[in-house]
Amino acid sequence: MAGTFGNPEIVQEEVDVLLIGGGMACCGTAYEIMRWAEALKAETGKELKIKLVDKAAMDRSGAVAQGLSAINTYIGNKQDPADYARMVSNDLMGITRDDLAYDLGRNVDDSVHLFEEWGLPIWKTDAEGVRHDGAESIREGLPLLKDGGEPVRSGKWQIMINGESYKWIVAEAAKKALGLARIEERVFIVKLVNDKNDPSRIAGAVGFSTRENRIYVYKAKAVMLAAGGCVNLFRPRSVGEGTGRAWYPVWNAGSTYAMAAEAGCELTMMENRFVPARFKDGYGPVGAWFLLFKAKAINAYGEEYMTRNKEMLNDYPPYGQAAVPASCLRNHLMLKEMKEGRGPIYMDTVTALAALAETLTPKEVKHLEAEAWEDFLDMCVGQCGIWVGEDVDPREKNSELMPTEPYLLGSHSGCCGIWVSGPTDVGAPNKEEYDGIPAHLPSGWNWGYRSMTTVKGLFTAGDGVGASGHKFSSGSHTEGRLAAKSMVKYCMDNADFKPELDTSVEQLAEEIYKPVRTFLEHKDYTTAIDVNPNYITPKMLQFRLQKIMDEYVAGVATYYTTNAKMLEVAEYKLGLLKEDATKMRAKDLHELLRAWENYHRILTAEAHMKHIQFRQESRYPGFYYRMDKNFVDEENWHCFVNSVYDKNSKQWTVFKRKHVDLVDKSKLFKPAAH
Ligand code: SFD
Ligand code: AMP
Repeated sequence: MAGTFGNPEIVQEEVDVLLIGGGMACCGTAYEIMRWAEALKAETGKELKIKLVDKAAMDRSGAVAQGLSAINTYIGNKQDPADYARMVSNDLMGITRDDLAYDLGRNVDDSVHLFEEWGLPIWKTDAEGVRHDGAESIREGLPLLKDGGEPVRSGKWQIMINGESYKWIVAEAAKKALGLARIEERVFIVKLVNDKNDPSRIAGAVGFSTRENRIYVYKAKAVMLAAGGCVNLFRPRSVGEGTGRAWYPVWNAGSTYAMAAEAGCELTMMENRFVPARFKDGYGPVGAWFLLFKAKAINAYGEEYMTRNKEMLNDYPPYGQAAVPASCLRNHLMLKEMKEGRGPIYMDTVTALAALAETLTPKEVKHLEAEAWEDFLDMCVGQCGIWVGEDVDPREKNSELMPTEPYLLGSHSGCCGIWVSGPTDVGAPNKEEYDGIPAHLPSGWNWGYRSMTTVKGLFTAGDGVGASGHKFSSGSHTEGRLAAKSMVKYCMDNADFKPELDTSVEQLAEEIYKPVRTFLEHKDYTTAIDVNPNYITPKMLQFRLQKIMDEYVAGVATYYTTNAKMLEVAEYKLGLLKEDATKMRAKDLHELLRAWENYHRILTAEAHMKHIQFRQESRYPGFYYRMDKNFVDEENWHCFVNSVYDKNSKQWTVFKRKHVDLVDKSKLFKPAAH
């Protein structure tokens, strides 16, 4: 029996492995971990206790909730993992971990093969070079990818799928592997708990049910934290009538970064963000239009800004000379048009479809049109609403593009996240490489267990792993699987470890339900429930956070610009906000969820601000500009920026960590134009 709103039931459970999240990464861990756990049981008779908790329902939770129309990372047989690591590095302006990208690259195709085996329809090209969508490929009996089937490539790395049910398919396999008894849905994890006897070790996590008055306290030897990226920390472009629309999912609330920081993990590249160029207002994806339909983006006068402004790329050697300029640089060229008054920017769908019609049969054109709609229907149905509502026929009317508000993530075209141990067999730099650099870590990029953070027993994957990026759905699943194997090893190696929480269960429960207590204590002070001097609603607090981030930390209000002075103001205001966050109210369980999500957002936002403040350059022009340091400084800042948070003093320590290339990058670049 669950308790009451004022007096929740407390459920305690001790497990070996706790998985937090049920998205692409955790589904990968769930699937893979059972294979190793079963092998362990067969060999030793020891059965690992495993539990997965997701704040939502796994079938539709996480970023793939609505589906996707492409898998953006599939290596195939025409390129290799080193090419992939090169591409990741280039798109993220040279500062990524080659060991992580390479390792992902050599394993990712296996996850895609599994998706196909589990029923995901994947487009294929037949022997005559004719393209078939997923359903047709199955009907025609075209070979599976693992048997040499040729995918339809939208780009060099991307393959097309019929992915409306992508998450259902991946979640079903995870649930089948784990068994429903090992899964608890609708449990929001609020914080991780360190070990009483060793603060640098994880001992468990606490959270609450979003449906019943119940608090969950877990003890665990090993924890996977894969709760996605961070959305809605900046004021979104969609306000008022459009409130609630965003590109990445609003339910990715920074839980991964905030909880990791509070547990003492070293974070990396938190200054990085992703500002995707998207179809305006609906946030519809552009990849298929650019890559598959070969459309060009133009300014209001029909000029292609990538051509018109190409000289601007020379300001950023060597990255500007890459065959495919980084995503941020593409934004940089677009923003010039907008700032100088040559907007709106358009995706030239009219010219692209007309050009395709010249070489295709009417039937193929009809099919192509359906594909254009399906691209939105599969992963961003709201964009279809815009097209219908604004009478857009892409053959006759171009659609506006817009750079969105910033998002923090480590799996898409961004690389913020947690610093993790890499693979053991990929050239980890030796100790000498680290001389002279503050050593928070054991030297090198590997400390025994793949994907373990700097807190013992705490692992991460997907959006959680920093300094990599471009993993997307398939790569996140793969990273989850890679971690699973080392989590089992960690449990075997630490068989005698008995986790003890560093805080009492009563205290943890009190902390979690504090917003409820605040509400119950003060609700009768006023007649209007939302107006009360003793508390702040989660919604208002979120508005305050978004305003600070938007106006001072390079949001859309300032065309993504900031400077040291503005960051100082942000720092002060975020400090006040953090204090006020302790006064958030929760009038029901839904608000309790919102309150804690916002708390996670604030810490994530603070990390972002601190890192931008520390990095004395503008590494990602087009994503953000430090106007007082508006250049890329390869000599002094070609390095990782990492940080550690002290939950007691509430202070951040930010520092440099040396970057090393493990894969030769020279073939990415052509000589500078002048
Ligand atoms: O068009 C808690 N992504 C794309 N990937 C592709 O492969 N192809 C595409 O086409 C992609 N595109 C795209 C993508 C995402 C979105 C939203 C759109 C378009 C509109 C990216 C992938 O989706 C992404 O890389 C992965 O999903 C990342 O995986 P992961 O596991 O790191 O995050 P998740 O899937 O969001 O899952 C998070 C889970 O955590 C839960 N959770 N549980 C308990 N307690 C808490 N405190 C929690 N906080 C969160 C969530 O419920 C969820 O289960 S395109 O742009 O290129
Ligand atoms: P998007 O729809 O923008 O998320 O893009 C999907 C995929 O296509 C990602 O792998 C992007 O990096 C890639 N992509 C999008 N636009 C371009 C472009 N103009 N040039 C090269 N790659 C792109």
